[in-house]
Amino acid sequence: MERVYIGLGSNLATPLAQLRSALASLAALPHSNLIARSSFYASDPLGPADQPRYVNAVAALDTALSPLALLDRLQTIELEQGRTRKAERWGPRTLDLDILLFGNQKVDIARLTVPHYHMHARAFVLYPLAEIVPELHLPDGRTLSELLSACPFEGLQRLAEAAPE
Ligand code: ROI
Repeated sequence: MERVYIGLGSNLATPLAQLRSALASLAALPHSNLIARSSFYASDPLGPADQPRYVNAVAALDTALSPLALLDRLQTIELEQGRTRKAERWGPRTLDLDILLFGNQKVDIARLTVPHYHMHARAFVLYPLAEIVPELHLPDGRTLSELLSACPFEGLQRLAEAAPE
């Protein structure tokens, strides 16, 4: 089993509902256990500004799947939730599921780069991640605290939740 962290994001078709549905699908993955999830956070889009605000969260999953088997599963969930690939880079999406970290493994192949390229400077990844694993060390030895101190919370909005699950 490896401890994997997955970033979830959506800015179309009721983002909160998309994230809840995705979490249910993650909980149902074979050879895997969903360990924790962060709160939901709203933020302005990074990239093209002419798109709706995003809702983001991070989940912790223990899995015996390989990185590529997990990637296939995540892409299937994205497609089941209506994801279409558009020409526009960094455009709006119903659901984005990114493998942020896969234990201490480094993966660098055409389909998959882990740790995730952009996670080190994105508030909507780092703050939710810190909620579920504040003492995290990255494979390169940096601590999550170090990354957070260089990444202002600015623009993130933690969403209150109606009721605990
Ligand atoms: N911006 C925010 N705030 N949240 C995201 O999940 C997100 N995902 C993306 C781009 C388009 C880069 N911008 C984002 O892929």
